[in-house]
Amino acid sequence: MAVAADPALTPIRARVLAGGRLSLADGLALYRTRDIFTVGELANLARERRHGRKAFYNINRHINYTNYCVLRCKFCSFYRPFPTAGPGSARGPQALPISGQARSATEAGVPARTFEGGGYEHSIGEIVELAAEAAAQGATEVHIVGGLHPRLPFSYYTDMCRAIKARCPGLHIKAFTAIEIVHFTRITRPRLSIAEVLTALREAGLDSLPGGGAEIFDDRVHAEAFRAKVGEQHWFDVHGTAHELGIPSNATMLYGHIESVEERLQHMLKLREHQDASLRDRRAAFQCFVPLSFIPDGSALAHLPGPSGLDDLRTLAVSRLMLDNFPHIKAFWIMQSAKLAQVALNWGVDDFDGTVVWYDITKREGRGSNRQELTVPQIRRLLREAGCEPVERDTFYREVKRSSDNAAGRDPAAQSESAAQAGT
Ligand code: V47
Repeated sequence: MAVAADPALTPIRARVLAGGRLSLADGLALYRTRDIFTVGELANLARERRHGRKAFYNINRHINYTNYCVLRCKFCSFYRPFPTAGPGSARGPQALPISGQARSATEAGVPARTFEGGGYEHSIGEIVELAAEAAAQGATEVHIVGGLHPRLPFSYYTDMCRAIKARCPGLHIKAFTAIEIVHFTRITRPRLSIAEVLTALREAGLDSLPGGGAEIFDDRVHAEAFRAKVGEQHWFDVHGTAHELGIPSNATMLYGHIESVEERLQHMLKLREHQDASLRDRRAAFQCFVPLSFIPDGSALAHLPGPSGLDDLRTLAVSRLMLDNFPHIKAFWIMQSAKLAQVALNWGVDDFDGTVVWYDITKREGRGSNRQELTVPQIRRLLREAGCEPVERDTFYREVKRSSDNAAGRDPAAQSESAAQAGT
């Protein structure tokens, strides 16, 4: 039997058409209805009102500097405990690297020092090499995050930013989740405030903050799934302070584990409220919302199924409809898969994220190398096939115009695609 139009959505349709604001009850109706076509249609309408048929992507590189972490979040399969006793604990001469993982695009080197137990850490020199390699291939942004390492000093992070900017002055540094920023306030002596940490990082070259670490803003979920992590108040303090200082940021939501749809919607409403205040009173605001589809493999919640494809689509669409003051909704293809992210471009999503290249935090299909890359031609093809106009953006969503010269420096395949486009 065909899915019937749901009369419960009629007032919601009217509100969306009038540019009105949706309530928690509206959000619940959108989550509960079987009329998924109307949900998608309304989300697409909101998306097209802002962006027409444009779909954004960027040439970026994710760099995860360490997987050592003092936290034990149940959803996370990335972290490794830092050895506290026995050989290796001092990170002295006994701390023998057991392998050098090849991590560069050329597979030529830039190894992380990987230790017994699978923990790794990158030196600043290695990170700069990765950033320089990315810039040489046309990247406009590096996205740098890692675990909360118990021994690395704050100077490691400021020196990292400074060294990247010295080598690649034009590269945008989007780095450190709110959780890492709070960690930095705790490792400095005397302790620095959030504003002082952000100011020091900005002086060193930090340009914006990614949206990670938000998970679900709810005390029950926090207590059950990521108890030791700083809570929502700290997350908002960091983003509020960043916005006051004029540093733009993103916001995420990790969904599809132990939270209810009502808790997801409350999460969105808290972000919407914060964004209202930032747009009204602060010098910067959130640029995009990134719903992250939970990948259970290897985590302490591996017994959970994770979100279905329909849940992914619906959550992206509902996000577009609820977060009327967020300019962009991103489907981070690493988490939702490239196939679903492509479909989502007609369900409220306008941003596909980027080329990524290496990603250590999650991997959708199985083990093996963490090289997870889409080339520019692959991304553009996916976007075009979805009926969109592919637009390369920088981190501030400004269109990147490339001459054929700098396209050539970035990717031979992209060059041939540009040539093909020129002929159409
Ligand atoms: O903070 C951890 C999440 C985040 C899992 O700002 C997991 O543009 C799914 O924040 N399954 C890091 N998610 C990634 C992130 C991000 C990614 C892309 C773009 C942007 C942006 C931000 O990944 C963590 C955590 O919330 N995460 N484990 C997992 N098993």
